[in-house]
Amino acid sequence: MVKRSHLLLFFIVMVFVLGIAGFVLINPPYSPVQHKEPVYFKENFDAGFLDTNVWALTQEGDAKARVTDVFDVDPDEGKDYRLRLGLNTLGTRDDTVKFQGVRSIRAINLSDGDEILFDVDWNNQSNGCYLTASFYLCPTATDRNPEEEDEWLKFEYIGVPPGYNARSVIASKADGRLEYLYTNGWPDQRTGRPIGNQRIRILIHDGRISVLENGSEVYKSEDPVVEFSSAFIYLQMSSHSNYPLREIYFDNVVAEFA
Ligand SMILES: [Ca+2]
Ligand SMILES: [Ca+2]
Repeated sequence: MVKRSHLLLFFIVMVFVLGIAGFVLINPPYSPVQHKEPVYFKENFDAGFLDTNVWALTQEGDAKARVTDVFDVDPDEGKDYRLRLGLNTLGTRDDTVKFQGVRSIRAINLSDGDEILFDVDWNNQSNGCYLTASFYLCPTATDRNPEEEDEWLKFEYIGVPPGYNARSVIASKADGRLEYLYTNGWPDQRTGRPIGNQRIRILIHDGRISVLENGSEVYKSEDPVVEFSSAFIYLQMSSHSNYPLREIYFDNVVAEFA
């Protein structure tokens, strides 16, 4: 009698398990092709470490020290994890610029109208001369500086002398041809402006873009400037030679359907 009830229980459990398995096979819980997710790339680094399934390291040029990690910028008990990029270029070659960054392992789809958001923190540089903090969308994958690739769109901050201020640049490259779309008044205006933790939003539709900085539109293209339909995300900093360690932060990288 005891054995028979065990057998019955076994059959009930098996019918239940097979039933669930069959349901999952017929109705897969995640089917991105059929149902577009409103957000399809999101990285807030709140895991507290750099996920190497999501990001690959990029670098170019020589450096005395390099930093690529996820760092808690909140000095108190609270957690505020961000991607930290750093370069110390003391004593390095004068004839090269040094690059340090990450690239998304997978490309994101840009075909249907997209909105890309990210935060970039200039980190109160006391001497940000010729430091850059750059965001690239680039259809090709490289482990070096994506600027050398033939196609891309970038948003960048560049430190201006004497080093407290920065200016922004929006540029694109198509078939190897570089075009500056927006230079923040450069070269007529060379003083730049103070920046802090900046929220950048790039809207792409039919290849045309509009770019917002902390909620205000700074650039809108008349014509298509993004000819590619998918792109890797690159987050990068660069430094010329003979600067002590300088660090910048990125956070809240989001791509969603506009
Ligand atoms: Ca974060
Ligand atoms: Ca903390």
